[in-house]
Amino acid sequence: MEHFYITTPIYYVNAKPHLGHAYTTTVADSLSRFHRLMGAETYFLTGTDEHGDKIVQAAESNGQSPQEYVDIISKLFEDLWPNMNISNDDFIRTTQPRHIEVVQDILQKVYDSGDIYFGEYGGHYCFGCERFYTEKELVDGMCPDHKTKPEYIAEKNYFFKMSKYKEWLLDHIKKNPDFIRPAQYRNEVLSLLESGELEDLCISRPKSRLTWGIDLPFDKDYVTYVWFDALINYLAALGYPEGGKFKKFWPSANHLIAKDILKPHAVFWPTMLKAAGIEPFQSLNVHGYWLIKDTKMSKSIGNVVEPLAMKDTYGLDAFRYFLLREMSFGQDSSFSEEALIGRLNADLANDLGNLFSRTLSMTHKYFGGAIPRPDVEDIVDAEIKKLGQNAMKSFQDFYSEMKFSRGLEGLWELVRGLNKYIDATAPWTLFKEKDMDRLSTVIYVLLENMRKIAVHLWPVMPESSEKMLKQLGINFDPEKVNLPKELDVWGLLESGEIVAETSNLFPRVETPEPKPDDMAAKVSKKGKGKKDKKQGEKTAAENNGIIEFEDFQKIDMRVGTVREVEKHPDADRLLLVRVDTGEDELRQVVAGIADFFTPDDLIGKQVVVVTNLKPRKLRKQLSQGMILAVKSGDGMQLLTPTAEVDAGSKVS
Ligand code: ME8
Repeated sequence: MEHFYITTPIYYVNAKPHLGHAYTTTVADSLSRFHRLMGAETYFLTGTDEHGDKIVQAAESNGQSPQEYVDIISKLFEDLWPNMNISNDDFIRTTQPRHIEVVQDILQKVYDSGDIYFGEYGGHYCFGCERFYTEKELVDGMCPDHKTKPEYIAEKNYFFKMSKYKEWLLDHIKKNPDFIRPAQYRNEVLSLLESGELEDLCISRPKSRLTWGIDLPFDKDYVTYVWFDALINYLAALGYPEGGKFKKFWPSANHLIAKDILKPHAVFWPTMLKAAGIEPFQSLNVHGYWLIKDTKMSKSIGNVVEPLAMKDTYGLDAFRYFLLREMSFGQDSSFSEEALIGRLNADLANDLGNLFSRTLSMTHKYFGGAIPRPDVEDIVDAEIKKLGQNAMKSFQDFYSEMKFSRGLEGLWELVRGLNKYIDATAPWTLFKEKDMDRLSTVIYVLLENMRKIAVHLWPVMPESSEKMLKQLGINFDPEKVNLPKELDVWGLLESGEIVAETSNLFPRVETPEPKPDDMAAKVSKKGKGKKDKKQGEKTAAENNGIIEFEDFQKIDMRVGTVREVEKHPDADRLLLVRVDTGEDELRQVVAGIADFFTPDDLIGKQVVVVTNLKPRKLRKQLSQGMILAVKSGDGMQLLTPTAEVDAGSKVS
């Protein structure tokens, strides 16, 4: 049997858990569930990192002893996870005796083998990161992460001969393409190693400066450097060296982190393992940051999103779906409630929710709720089965490669395909024409595919997946599911079973009024803004995201040349862009692009402008249209023709 060991970082207990922690832990949970359904025996570890200067400072400012303080905050993390349906098998704390024992055991082993020495060192120490920085690593003399000036500290300490393992590490990374992934982080580590000497690692702190740590087994006047202590949690939880779990799971160890802690995991950790005579982990999986309005969300900046507040407002599964669907693993991603609502309404309420409610209600209307027996097969049935196979294969392949967003995109091909299948087969007409044989097949094809979708969604939205299956008359048991087999198996739904009558899985949420910053149309984001629709008229989202050609024709888009730009007098993020769109006068557009472009960047550029948007005032300035732009990573790109065209040319 295959094994899969997945870990999250153990989080510092200097502040409450936030969206960033919830994201990594949700990804780990989703992976653990996914590999379970793929047939592996899984082990999922999370926990808290409780030693070091940062924790002492946080405890002091709270008027508590370090132990009192870490007990309280660690509990906040431990209690949060069940509330988010996180299925971790273990929760490790670095203050637990089981962890301390293993740290001391490894330190002693590495010391005995001659890879730890005593020496003097002076370096730039960032208290936020709890690590020394070399001159080269600082940006304008500041810590690259915290943007604060590190303190120069010189003292006698113990050092780990990390430099000795540089060539081995380079070779290992080169020979194992998945050792660090995605590739951009692998390349970052390779260039870091190739660009210069790898320094030795200071692994102790004198007790005269810090007592809150694990004693070095060979010198009681020192405690262990918090990173050397923390990384070992991944072994301690498996009962290293003798524990059965260690033998079973260590070879399949997959670590999950964000890019902030790449170096400790990609450089310190494998060399520590090598020095201790332990096989390297299988794979380090690195994701980007969640940003709030283009700034990293972090407890030190104070712009944090609370996961439980999101759960309470939008439902846990919608939140989990959003996290997994919105972020391209490895890249930064912006968090906003509007984007969450967009996904909730379009993908969940509309695509998935509608598929369930329409099909269940038709099963009741036409068959009294009993799953019909398929009878007359048509070419469209074979086509949708093939589409389903491809969609599930794509989900499984992308998920195995940590590409969650693309996996879900793949699965949604089937969700949307089934909605189209309903429209194409028109069950209501078959019923009117009393073609019950054909109608039986259509409904069965829908229900069986819905079962397959629900099973695949268990790693993403466990509670909703179980609800969907219950609506189809199935009590979900993960032990009985095998995703690879789902690609070929057909007909597991039993005819005659009764399905639920209604399925209100994901109620729609009203979209808040767009803010002025959104005036530059972010064409990469769907489902934003309140729809201007007449009573009874379907919105694009309600119609599977499809609009009529006539609707598209209503939008007048022109290429314009930017002639004048100035800053909005009352809003930092807005620019007043005056564009020549081939009319008598320049057209002024108020665009939320000031964070990305200076007026000089824009003058003379050709842009695409929606010209027949109702004019409105934004912070007292008239805006006559919208400039099309795409947000990409940290930046923004304007849509522009590949060669210059006459101002006012129509975009069609
Ligand atoms: O670094 N976006 O703990 P930590 C995405 N104790 N993920 C984020 C994030 C954001 N804006 N902010 C935090 C530590 N994270 C050490 C780890 S492991 C042996 C020791 C997540 O509490 C992400 O997983 O600062 C990141 O790597 C981690 O929280 C850092 O957590």
